[in-house]
Amino acid sequence: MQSPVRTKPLATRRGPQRAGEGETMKRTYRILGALVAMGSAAGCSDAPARAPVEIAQSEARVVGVGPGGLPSFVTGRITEAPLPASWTDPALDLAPALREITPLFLLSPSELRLGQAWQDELGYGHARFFREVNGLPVVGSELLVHVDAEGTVYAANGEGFGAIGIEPQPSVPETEARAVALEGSGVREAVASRLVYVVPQLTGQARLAWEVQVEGRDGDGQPVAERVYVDALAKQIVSRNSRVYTAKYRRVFDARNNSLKRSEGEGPVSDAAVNAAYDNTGVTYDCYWSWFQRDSFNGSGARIDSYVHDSMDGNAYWYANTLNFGDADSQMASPASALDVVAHEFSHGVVEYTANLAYEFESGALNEAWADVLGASCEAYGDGGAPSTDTWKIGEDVYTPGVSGDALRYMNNPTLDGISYDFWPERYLTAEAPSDYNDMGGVHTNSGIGNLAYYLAVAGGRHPRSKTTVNVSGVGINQASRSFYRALTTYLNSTSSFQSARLATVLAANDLYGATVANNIDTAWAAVGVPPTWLASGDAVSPLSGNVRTRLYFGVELPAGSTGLSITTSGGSGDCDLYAKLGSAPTSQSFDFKSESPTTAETISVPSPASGTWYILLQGCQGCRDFSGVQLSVSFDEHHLTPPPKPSLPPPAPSL
Ligand SMILES: [Ca+2]
Ligand SMILES: [Ca+2]
Ligand SMILES: [Ca+2]
Ligand SMILES: [Zn+2]
Repeated sequence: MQSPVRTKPLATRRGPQRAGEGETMKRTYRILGALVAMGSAAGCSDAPARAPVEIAQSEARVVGVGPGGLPSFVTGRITEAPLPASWTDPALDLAPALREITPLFLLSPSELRLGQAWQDELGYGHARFFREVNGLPVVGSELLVHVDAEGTVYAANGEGFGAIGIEPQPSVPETEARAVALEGSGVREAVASRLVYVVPQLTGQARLAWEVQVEGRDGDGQPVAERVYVDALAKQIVSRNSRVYTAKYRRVFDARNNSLKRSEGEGPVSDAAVNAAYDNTGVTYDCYWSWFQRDSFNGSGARIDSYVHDSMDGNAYWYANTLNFGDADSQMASPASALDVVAHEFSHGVVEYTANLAYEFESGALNEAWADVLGASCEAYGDGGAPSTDTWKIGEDVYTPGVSGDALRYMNNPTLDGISYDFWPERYLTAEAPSDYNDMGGVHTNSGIGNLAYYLAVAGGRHPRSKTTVNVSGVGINQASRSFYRALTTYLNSTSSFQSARLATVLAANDLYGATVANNIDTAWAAVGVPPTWLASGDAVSPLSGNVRTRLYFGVELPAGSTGLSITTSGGSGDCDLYAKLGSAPTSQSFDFKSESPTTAETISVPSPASGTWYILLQGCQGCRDFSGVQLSVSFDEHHLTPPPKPSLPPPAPSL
């Protein structure tokens, strides 16, 4: 890859105009009250949505909690800000609002630097802030602020917060950290390094680390480009974040050099792979512009460079702002000739420029799922806009040319490929650090869970292997694709989990289309077993599973006068423990009540509970066995003698 094949310079906008686009959108509720009241139970028959309320008129409340036990999602009428249409200097415009928002996340406004600010098609304004402590960036820590067209700050979310008590004084020299990083990644060259704080998903505990950027090819000839984080006090790798997103790992053959073959507007050339990449990146660009009003992968018209005849035959990957395609091999025709493969790799670029989902564990699986979701959507766009059976197959046009009807992956029935998962309770789990040996924590296999949720959101129906009895009402590809796209660009962040993806897509759908569509998309996630966040009395969530890393948070609202709060886990196997706290998220160290038996049978009983928001933590026992098949149940007796209290903002959770 010495000189680029520049296939599509796109410096200016083109495609259909946006006029009138918003007129067809219905907004029944500005923000989804159903988020906090829906509580449909994963794995159970479809629970009816409870009456949604005008949450923008309600008080702010925490609706999501991150892995570190701190609030990760707050919705409601948080505060006011200047109308997004009037923003001229968003960092300045949002400064007063930020002073109100940051205490909810145990942050100080002085720690935040504005990354991006933008306005969407509804006239809402959004801003993404990055965090700095002691002058060092905190990797994986960002805050998103959302302002509706009337200037109400209606949501804020992010992860990787909490106090950082480590002085910025490394005891491991930079040169030693570089050596550790190179040894860990198997390449020769470290191109850059700097001192940062990082909050690894593995532990949720902030570390002082050297961030070492390594690039090259490893011993097998695979392209490597990643950021390796070496603990600056303990000289060990604490986190890795690959910047190479591959469709599938395959063999590597001889490399060859490329030269510029075809530029925008030029006619076809004699090389079929060049023409295929040119045509399919063109359709993908048009899809993003037409359906999502997005101008190229970076949202501002970046040139789309494709490299064909890459040495990874039978494969394709996104790398450093380029699309890369190998040639045909024994199993696969030329990957550049498949629109869904091209759109998948392009979509990795979109993910990188938006939520930037870290390529490990659940966030990595969401990265792969969103590449398939948006890639498949663009294939449907290219086929005239309506989904067909081929929409739900990935790579069917190039996979095994001698066999008809098969594909690399099956979004509507993910386990057909023999490796993917289709049910969150059965997802791939590992307590090990992410590596090539465990597919960075299952990013290419757990993605099937998100793929199936999307298929069901579009087409409706039930789980293909009857893992649940939930019957989804499909909303069609137009509303589903835009909801998933908006979730990616507006609400997801780099460490989002499947549980937060459920929340993000529901919030996005409600912004665009109102509560009915949002509820249907919520149900699609229930069908694949991704747990809800909010529970009501009588709700049971099952089956839940996890390992020592797993921390699942739930919330329940107790009206005044309620008695007999009971929170239990039961059934299944292994060992999980239960914690509950009024008003803020518990941890295993900070709680009002706990139950830590050596099994999955845990009970928390509070005969006379205080009213308000109770937060529940269900977590894997440290150093114990994994757990699976567990049911979480919540109940209390509600008395209607007194009017329900005005909900109030919970106090912030304890620091890490
Ligand atoms: Ca396809
Ligand atoms: Ca085939
Ligand atoms: Ca236990
Ligand atoms: Zn991929």
